[in-house]
Amino acid sequence: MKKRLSVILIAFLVLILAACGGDNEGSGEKEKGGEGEVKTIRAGIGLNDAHPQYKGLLKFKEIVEEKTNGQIKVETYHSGQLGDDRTMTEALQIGSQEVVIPSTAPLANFVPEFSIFDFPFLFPSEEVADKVLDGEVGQKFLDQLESQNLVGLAYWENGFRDVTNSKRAIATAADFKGLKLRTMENELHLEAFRALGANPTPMALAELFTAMQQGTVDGQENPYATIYLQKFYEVQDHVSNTHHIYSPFVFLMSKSFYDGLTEEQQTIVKEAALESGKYERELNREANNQNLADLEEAGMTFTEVTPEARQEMIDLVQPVLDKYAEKIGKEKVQEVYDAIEEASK
Ligand code: TK8
Repeated sequence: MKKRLSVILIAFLVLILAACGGDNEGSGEKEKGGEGEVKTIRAGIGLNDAHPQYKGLLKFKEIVEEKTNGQIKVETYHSGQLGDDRTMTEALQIGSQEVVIPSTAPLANFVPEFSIFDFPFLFPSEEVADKVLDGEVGQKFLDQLESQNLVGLAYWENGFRDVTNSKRAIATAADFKGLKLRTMENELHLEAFRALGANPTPMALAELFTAMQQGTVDGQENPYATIYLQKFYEVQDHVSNTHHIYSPFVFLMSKSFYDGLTEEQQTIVKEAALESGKYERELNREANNQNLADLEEAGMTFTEVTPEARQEMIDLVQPVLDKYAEKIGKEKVQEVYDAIEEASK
């Protein structure tokens, strides 16, 4: 009996050791690098999982994991779980996160030239924006990100931004007077809304719903899809088609992570960011075309801004644009205007 017990014990011990040795060996090998290494991308966004931006990110995950046969794994985080656009971009710079897809507005805090893409009333349509951003000019701006330890892989779409608030209908510039408006963390946005007569406050997206609920701010501005899918209609009464800024997203990767990829893997993540970006834009346009009706259905009052009223807004913010054109460099700004003119033909 005793002998049998010791045999079973020894067999059991061997099993345990084998299991430990095998895994470690495997994972050790993976951990230590070489072909077998599995690399993990932690990808975070600010919007929730109902938004086309998250659907696009899941598409990116699908393509990358498939094309690398699982050699690159993508973990996806939505609703600001990893932080906001600015703090996540900083995380990429120090290598504690691998992917974020911020709006260009907060990105201008890292590369000021990106403010050009947030010039109010710059892009006449999504199609023209696509041509300029996916073209030579757009690439030139992405190239500037490397100096900030960031790699820009593609432009995705946030969309044309429209103003909402809980105080009054906004039909003309005069209606902005004294309105406490939340903006993204971007100096140009703040100055443009001040020029319209509003009282703007920069704030991270994650704080916005509560700030509107508690009346810390009266309103905000985002594309219809974001207003609807983030449920802002629960704390806002009025929406106007100001369409005052076309907001691109930029698909960013940490430079240290990107440089650590093989050439083949770099091609795969680049192409995946482009392909899933096209998919995201399609979904986003469908959502933005549908969600205004959903906002009215949910009880919001829609106010049409006439071309004359919009022109008045354009004139009021022009001095701010002139100031930023000086700051960023008139040549760079002119290059973007020329590309827009060309793309509008
Ligand atoms: C999401 C933001 C958001 C933007 C904002 O991370 O903050 O209002 O429109 O989409 O980038």
